[in-house]
Amino acid sequence: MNPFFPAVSEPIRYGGLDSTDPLSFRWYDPDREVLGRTMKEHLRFAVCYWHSFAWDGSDIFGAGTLDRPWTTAGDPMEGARQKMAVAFEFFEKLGVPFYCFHDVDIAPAGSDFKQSTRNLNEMVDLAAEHMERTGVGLLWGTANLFADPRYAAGAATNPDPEIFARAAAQVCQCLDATNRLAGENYVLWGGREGYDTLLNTDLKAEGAQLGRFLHMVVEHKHAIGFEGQILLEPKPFEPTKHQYDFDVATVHAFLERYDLMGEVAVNIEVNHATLAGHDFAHEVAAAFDAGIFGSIDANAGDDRLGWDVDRFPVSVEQMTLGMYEILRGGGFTSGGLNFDAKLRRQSIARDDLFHAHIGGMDTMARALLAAADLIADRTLSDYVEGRYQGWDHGLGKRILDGEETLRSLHDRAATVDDPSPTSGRQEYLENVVARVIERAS
Ligand code: XLS
Ligand code: NI
Ligand code: NI
Repeated sequence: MNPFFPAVSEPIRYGGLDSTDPLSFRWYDPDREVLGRTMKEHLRFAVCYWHSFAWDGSDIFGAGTLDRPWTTAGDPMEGARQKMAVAFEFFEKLGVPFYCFHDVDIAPAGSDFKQSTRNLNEMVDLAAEHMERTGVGLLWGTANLFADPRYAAGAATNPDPEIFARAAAQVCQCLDATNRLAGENYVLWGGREGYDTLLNTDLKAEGAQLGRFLHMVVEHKHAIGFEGQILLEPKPFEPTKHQYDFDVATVHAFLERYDLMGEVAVNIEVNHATLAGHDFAHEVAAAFDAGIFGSIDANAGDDRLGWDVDRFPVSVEQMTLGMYEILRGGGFTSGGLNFDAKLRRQSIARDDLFHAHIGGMDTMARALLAAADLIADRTLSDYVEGRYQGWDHGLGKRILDGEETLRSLHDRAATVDDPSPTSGRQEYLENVVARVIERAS
């Protein structure tokens, strides 16, 4: 097959800040060591199949704008093979270690379950060959349980057990496929797991169904010996008004309630954090705090648009604060940075996909360098440590150890001076971050 991206004949290379070649990395230098790991090992970049190769640029107002010939190929399996060849050409030329897919991104759904199974198995065989040839690995697989009309009222949380059963069959198959391709994780984003109105919804029943569904996923993972992590991807709304996996804290409570802690972690998407009214860094910190940090969908929202716009990440500051929390938490184990991001609809030149990913990778690499410098600088950590040191000894320690009561503190208050507050130093600390970002290189 002729190359789909003839304008990019060589793999993208690190060119440094002085490089004038727009098809080179200015910050991402895969072999460069940062805090004892190479950039490649820290960042674990993945390209997503759905936005980059399955989506044709259509939106609710209009048809596709992007040049994706396989979406209109006569035979869907022929189209899927062509799409896969182009995807691997892209992964290889970009130089990413991983990719991610939904079952239906790589294999067209058939007219019935049996046909879909045959299609998926055939495409998984082909993916295995491409992966072997290129050395590109699978960061995660996932089943699309939201596009088909049968899932309009949910998959695991559907009122109809037959639809639950069909979703379970699909996940079984997709988890097997992910296992076969040695995926590092398996993701469940609760696409339609939520509701629009209580007038037709039994909240309690749907929660219990989702709990059971996830246990079935975990049981199957162990039955087949899948070694990756099972990850839930929180999102507050869209497509439903009330998505059950609202944010990291909600997922944490759900995992505790249904006894899934230790078995399921989270895949945090930056834009979903924004939609939930949180900072990206908050979601990362909350996940490490709960012991459920898994992986990241690296993308960006828009300050004035309240939906999942899935832009490529551009804000070094936002990403630095997120990467700082990731490094503080110990970095990725099986997770990585998946670009769940898409081109703008007008970006119709073939090489736009390269520029988008190069920009995203450079933003994240720069954020990694700045976050590592923030750790080395210690101003933030020393400040926070000092701020809480009262809890290590004396009064603070006695409170935490249960040696004080409301009554004892009441009696004590009458014998000591009223405490006076100290500064939270926010602006000073923001200046420290700005200075470190400015200098990081
Ligand atoms: C949608 C989600 C989706 C998941 C994978 O908003 O981000 O793309 O990452 O199903
Ligand atoms: Ni996502
Ligand atoms: Ni999303």
